[in-house]
Amino acid sequence: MPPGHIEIIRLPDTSSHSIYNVVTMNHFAAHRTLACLFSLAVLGMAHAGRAAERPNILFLFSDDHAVNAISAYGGPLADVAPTPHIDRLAREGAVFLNSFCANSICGPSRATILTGKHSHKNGFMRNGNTFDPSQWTVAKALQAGGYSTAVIGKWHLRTKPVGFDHWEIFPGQGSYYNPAFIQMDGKTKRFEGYATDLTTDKAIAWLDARDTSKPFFLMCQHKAPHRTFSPALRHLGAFDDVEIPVPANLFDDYQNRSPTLSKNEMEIDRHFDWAYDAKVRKDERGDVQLPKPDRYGTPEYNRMTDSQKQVWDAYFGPRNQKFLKDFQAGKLNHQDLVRWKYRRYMRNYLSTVKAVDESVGRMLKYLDDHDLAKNTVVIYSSDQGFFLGEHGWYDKRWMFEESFRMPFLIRWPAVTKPGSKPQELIQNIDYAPTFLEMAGLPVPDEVQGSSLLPLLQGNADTWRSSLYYAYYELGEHAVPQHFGVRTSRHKLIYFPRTDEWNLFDLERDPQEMQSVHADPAYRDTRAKLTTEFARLRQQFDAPPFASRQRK
Ligand code: SGN
Ligand code: CA
Repeated sequence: MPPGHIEIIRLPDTSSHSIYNVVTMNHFAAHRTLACLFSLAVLGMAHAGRAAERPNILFLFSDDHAVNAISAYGGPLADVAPTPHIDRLAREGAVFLNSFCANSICGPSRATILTGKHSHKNGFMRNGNTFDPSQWTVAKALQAGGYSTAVIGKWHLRTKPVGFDHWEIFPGQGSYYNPAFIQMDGKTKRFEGYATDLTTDKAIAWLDARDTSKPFFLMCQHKAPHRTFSPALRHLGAFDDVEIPVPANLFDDYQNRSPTLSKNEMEIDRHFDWAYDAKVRKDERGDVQLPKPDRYGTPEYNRMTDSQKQVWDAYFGPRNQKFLKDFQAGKLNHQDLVRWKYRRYMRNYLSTVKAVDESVGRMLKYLDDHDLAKNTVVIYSSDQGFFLGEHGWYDKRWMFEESFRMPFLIRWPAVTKPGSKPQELIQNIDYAPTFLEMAGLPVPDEVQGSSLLPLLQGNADTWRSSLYYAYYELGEHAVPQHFGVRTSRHKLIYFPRTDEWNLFDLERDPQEMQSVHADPAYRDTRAKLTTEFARLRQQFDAPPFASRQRK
């Protein structure tokens, strides 16, 4: 095959997949020893019957799924979020209401999950960094500890996965339509279909083919609902008749906080691209001139087969023509135009969520049908949050609530009380130690997070009262480096490059519209948070603030 040529192949029948795993004596021996140790540990955990079996861990993960777009979180979009299967995890398990990331961007979040460490310790501080595969990871530990391990879908860490018996990952960000997957032999193959469905098919194929003598750890990691918010063709129009609430701060003026905010490049108004994001292609516009921005093309549309394009055009074509006619007739003022783009954005975003939720449904059904539900811990999470029009934004990065929050729902039958809603502050540094403790494996000292098991069992005597945050990039979307601390009520954010501080009282100002950093009424709170910020930086061994911003 010539270089660069991609062969499109259809996914084989899942039942015909080969066995990927080789059981080594070492793994087997380690498994036996650890299973013994673990059975002693779990006896005290009110497990009955098959208590000695270590649980499987099914990690269902998506990209940029905001908690506001999950019904179980009860946010402003709870009535329209298409998440019945994710909500099932909340009903049958726990939904962590105060779950956060350490650095609100893709690669860093994934590196933190694998290592249980903040970005400055695992070395992956910005997208575009290269993950050091020689370092300790939870996947390596679970694999060495007797688990069958696999990762399917978005990886985004540049170096190939280590610690996994099987992997099949998107190159970089991956694509929605007819996506390519990198195979373990290094070759890239393109598959016909929709990324979310294909990722699920491949995860199920691996489950079918896995070594059933071991417990499994499977990371099923979707591209959706990441930009460019491209739905499965069967879901086009799914939200046409739904009234999507508009956030109160869609037209934020960025006053009363750092001047840095107004320099952002992630506004639905000023930066949402007409063809790329809003799906109004140039060749559809006739002589209608749309205002800026209009910089990008339509790479996802270009990937489709002719018959797929027909379905797309049948949906978007007439709607775009109506919009262009109204625009040309001057029927939309500036704010109407922003609201039109917001609705277009949200309909597409929620449609991509619908396919992710269907995937969760398929995975849960697989567990039910194969008698695996009881002894499988199922987690649903996403690499960070996302702005759904709040502050006028799409994208993430800021330490503001919508992008700082990370979904975390978990079902572990016989351990976690159904319908529980833990309030404690948790972070993605906690996932690795949690998985290790579930597997009865020791947590290395270098791990910075804490196991969530006491919270899952409902018997945490003490828990952290603050979280540390660090964001290092300054590139796409123009969000500069910033650092901060959050407690249950307050948040302090520091921008070192411009030496700007913000303090938010989240109880009085949940939308973070006004910094009270200079307000004398908050002098004591400010002093306490400033001290706590320094304490956390010391605890996590954070490097000094760089005087110059790196890209
Ligand atoms: C891409 C997107 C950005 C997004 C980053 C990071 N642009 O660069 O909008 O902020 O990814 O996202 S796109 O034109 O490629 O869609 S992340 O989830 O990978 O961190
Ligand atoms: Ca992401």
